[in-house]
Amino acid sequence: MSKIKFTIITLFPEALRPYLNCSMLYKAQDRGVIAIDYLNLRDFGLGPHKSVDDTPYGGGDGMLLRCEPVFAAIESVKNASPDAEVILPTPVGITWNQSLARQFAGIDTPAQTAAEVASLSVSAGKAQNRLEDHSELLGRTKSQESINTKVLAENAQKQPENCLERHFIILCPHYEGYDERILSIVDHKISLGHYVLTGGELAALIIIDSVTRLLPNVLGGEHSAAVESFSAGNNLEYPQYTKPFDFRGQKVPEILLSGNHAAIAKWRAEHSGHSRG
Ligand code: 6GU
Repeated sequence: MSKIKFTIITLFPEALRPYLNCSMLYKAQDRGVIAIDYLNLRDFGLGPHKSVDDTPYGGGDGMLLRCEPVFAAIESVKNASPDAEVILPTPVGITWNQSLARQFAGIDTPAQTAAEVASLSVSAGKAQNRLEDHSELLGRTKSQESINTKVLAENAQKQPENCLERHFIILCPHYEGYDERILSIVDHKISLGHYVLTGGELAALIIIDSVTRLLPNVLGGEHSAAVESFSAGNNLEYPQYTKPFDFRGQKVPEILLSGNHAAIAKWRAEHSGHSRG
């Protein structure tokens, strides 16, 4: 059984626990499919005030996450788990998607992963144009984004064929940014999309949720990861209905009551993904 451990390094563990201790993510932990550890970055802070940030060299607004607390926190995890991979949620990372979730869940074969990374590298080139405005907003350069793509590609090749146990350290940055040297211990820079959040906690939740639901013994029956792999993770869903048949005049399409499975499959294919909302 595959098992993934997530260590979340954050200043706000109390913001994460309530969500992760509910529903499917609770069950996944209860069943031993995933394990989640919380590490409070404040515990690694400097001086009597346990400071974790400071002003930028060269001037400018805001405070940056310092290297020392971040390295100390990550090294404390890596001492016991040297192969743990560090994820940094950041608006200038690679945009998270279902293919990456499958890769992190250890579902795709290395060949599939390599193909995905190759196509990512191509699309990353295109995406860079789109990211440009955003990066400038954040004062970062194009070359930094291609480094991120390269790190992902290299790391994908390093991954073992059969991932029985993987360990991800998710470092949640806060405040206005981080010292660039922190990137030297980061394996994956992940963004949720083209907008800026106050911290990495929401990304940590999204990454953990989307990876965990792909693992065996988390969801049941028809929603298993095996079924998803059939649809290559792109099963943008078709419209679905349950009882009642007629809700305030809105009726369920008759074909779904026909019992004609071929016709239903065709209808669902025709109504999948792009034709919605
Ligand atoms: Cl992962 N972090 C932050 N702070 N902002 C974001 C993001 C991540 N993804 C999009 N915007």
